[in-house]
Amino acid sequence: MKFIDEAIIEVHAGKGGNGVAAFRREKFIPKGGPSGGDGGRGGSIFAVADRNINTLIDYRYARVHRARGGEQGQGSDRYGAGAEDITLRLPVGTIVFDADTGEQLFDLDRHGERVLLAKGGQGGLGNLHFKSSINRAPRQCTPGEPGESRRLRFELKVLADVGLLGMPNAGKSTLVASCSNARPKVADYPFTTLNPQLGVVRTGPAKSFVIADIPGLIEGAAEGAGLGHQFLRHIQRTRLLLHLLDFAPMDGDSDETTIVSKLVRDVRTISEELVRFDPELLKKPRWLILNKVDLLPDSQWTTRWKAVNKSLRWKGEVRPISGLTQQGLSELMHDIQTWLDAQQEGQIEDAQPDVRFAHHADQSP
Ligand SMILES: Nc1nc2c(ncn2[C@@H]2O[C@H](COP(=O)(O)OP(=O)(O)OP(=O)(O)O)[C@@H](O)[C@H]2O)c(=O)[nH]1
Ligand SMILES: [Mg+2]
Repeated sequence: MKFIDEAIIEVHAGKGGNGVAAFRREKFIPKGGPSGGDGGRGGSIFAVADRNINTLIDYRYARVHRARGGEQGQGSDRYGAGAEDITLRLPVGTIVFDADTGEQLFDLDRHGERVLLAKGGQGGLGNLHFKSSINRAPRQCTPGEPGESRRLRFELKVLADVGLLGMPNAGKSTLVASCSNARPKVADYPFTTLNPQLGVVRTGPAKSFVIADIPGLIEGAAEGAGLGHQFLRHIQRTRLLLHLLDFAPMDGDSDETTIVSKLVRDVRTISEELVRFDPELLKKPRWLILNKVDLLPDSQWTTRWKAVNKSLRWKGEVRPISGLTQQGLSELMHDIQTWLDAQQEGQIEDAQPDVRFAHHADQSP
């Protein structure tokens, strides 16, 4: 499934500092020579491809990136200091376009690849550069050059990191709408979702992942029941599956034993359909998400889960949440992020921290 993540930003490199005209003024030296220093270089803006960044979502929040100007030169031969450069960390695979002309500028397809997005202005020259045998007291100096400014468009083809799985009405779309920027349709009838949809979940600065909402699966999907099972291919390449279970099915007069056996059956049905589509899918890490716990009193879900798990013997992670009231949701998303991050390794050593995030502890070099 093609999903294009996109962001348009502005980059403004810093202006060079001005050079100055000054003369040596010392005791007993009545006419000192020129001593005006050069201005410092303006900060440039670079981009570096970093495999630890998954999406472009941060660049939809922070659209304008400005580097500082260089310092002015000063008297007594002192040069102005250069300004610090800024490095924007982008996901590997990002293509950079000039947003105004549409021209493709860079294709960052390698971890660690570093490119110049906007060059800082050169500092101006101080008058000490203009001294010559015929002009020993030059008053010339030049201003700093302006930094480059550009509007850029980033484009990234993304695949889902996390895939949702479950029966119709389990609350998959509600969950995706609560935790990501996607707005899938939600309704209280089965098969509301007809096509998979991807959303970006942002868990912190420079931290995000992509989640895929897919249609509900039912028993016999392999034979074409419901919407069939072909859409399972969209979660074949994900790294983690979230298996959503409606843990508070509303069967008015059912007793607890009936509900418990229905829940056990629901989980098994999905596992069986997974195997029938592709046995490899069953080996993929899968977390069981007990959804809609807002409908149950606090202690009931634990008791119910104990009963369900007597038969189910679930070995992996289990989380009670409510996609609707968002109970347990942000913890779950952070745990998923941590889990995904743990699978990736190799930070870029030479990348400077992005100044926008420099105050965040997790961005310290
Ligand atoms: N109380 C409660 N209701 C929920 C929760 N999550 C979803 N619902 C309701 O359950 C119904 C189905 O939700 P959807 O998000 O459309 O479910 P789905 O799994 O995407 O369904 P399909 O797309 O048909 O497979 C809707 O009426 C939701 O409002 C929840 O956490 N608590
Ligand atoms: Mg849905």
